[in-house]
Amino acid sequence: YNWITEKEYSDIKFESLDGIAKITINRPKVYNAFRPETVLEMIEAFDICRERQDIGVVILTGEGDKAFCSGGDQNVKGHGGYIDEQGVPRLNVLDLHKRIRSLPKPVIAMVNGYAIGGGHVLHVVCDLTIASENAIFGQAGPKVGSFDGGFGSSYLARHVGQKKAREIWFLCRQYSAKEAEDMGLVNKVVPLDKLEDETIDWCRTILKRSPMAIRMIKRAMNAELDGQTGIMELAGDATLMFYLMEEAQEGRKAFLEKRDPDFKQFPKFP
Ligand code: 1HA
Repeated sequence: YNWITEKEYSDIKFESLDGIAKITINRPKVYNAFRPETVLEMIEAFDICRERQDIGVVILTGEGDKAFCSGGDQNVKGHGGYIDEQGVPRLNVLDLHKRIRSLPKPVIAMVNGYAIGGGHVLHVVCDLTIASENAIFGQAGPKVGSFDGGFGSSYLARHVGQKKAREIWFLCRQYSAKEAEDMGLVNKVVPLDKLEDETIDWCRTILKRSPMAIRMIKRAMNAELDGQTGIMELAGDATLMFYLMEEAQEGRKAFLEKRDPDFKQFPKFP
């Protein structure tokens, strides 16, 4: 595939191809573990994907054939979080989770190897997961002195059920791609050399669908779980659609023309 580089970064690759964006964690020496800078770069790339009207779907993956992401970089883990270049401890991957969730476009995790710890949570928060046969899934927190009680546990339990989610966290075992598929954690498993083909095929199908319908479905499915924030985001899209209607435009027109609005002309549906 002739991916076009969108922007150069130190820790990630950010590319696109015909409406598909691809964000690749590019730290293969540490199995694509993230440090605060990696997360900042991903946040910026996701923000660009949100703004870009020509992008309809985003792939998140890891460089190489060993790992999707092995979680927080243990080399920079200090007191209070992962230490950034200014010496500030951060857990900024949680901000990335919120970005992925509220992006009004589907995000597909293309899991090409280990998805462990905070790397596992990254695929959990994505809308869909396509994995290669060599992919390995699991949490590591309670083994290495951490835990993610946010989307990494409650949303994981929505995918696999409470018993399985507790097993995954309490025991910190590793699961094969097949086991992950059987528990509903993964949408599809394919051989590694077919992983990108399969993912692009899914992206191209999504790009044929109505972007507004997909946006509303993602928002509605989030809203059930995300409380007032979820309702706010769904309602924001309802407002967006209302603004596209003549009824909303009549209010604005009347204000600017300094007359009473004529809302009587609009139907009151059953
Ligand atoms: O829990 C959180 C958070 C919670 C709340 C809010 C924010 C959070 C943010 C992050 C996290 C976490 O991610 S905690 C969990 C952190 N991750 C881990 O504990 C996984 C560590 N890695 C492993 O268990 C294994 O490396 C592995 C199962 C993924 C692969 O094992 P394998 O095949 O035996 O390879 P290994 O030799 O261990 O790793 C290959 C290279 O990658 C090693 O480097 P080398 O000795 O060749 O120089 C290894 O050190 C490096 N590497 C792997 N994972 C990490 C890593 N280096 C730094 N950080 C890593 N996470």
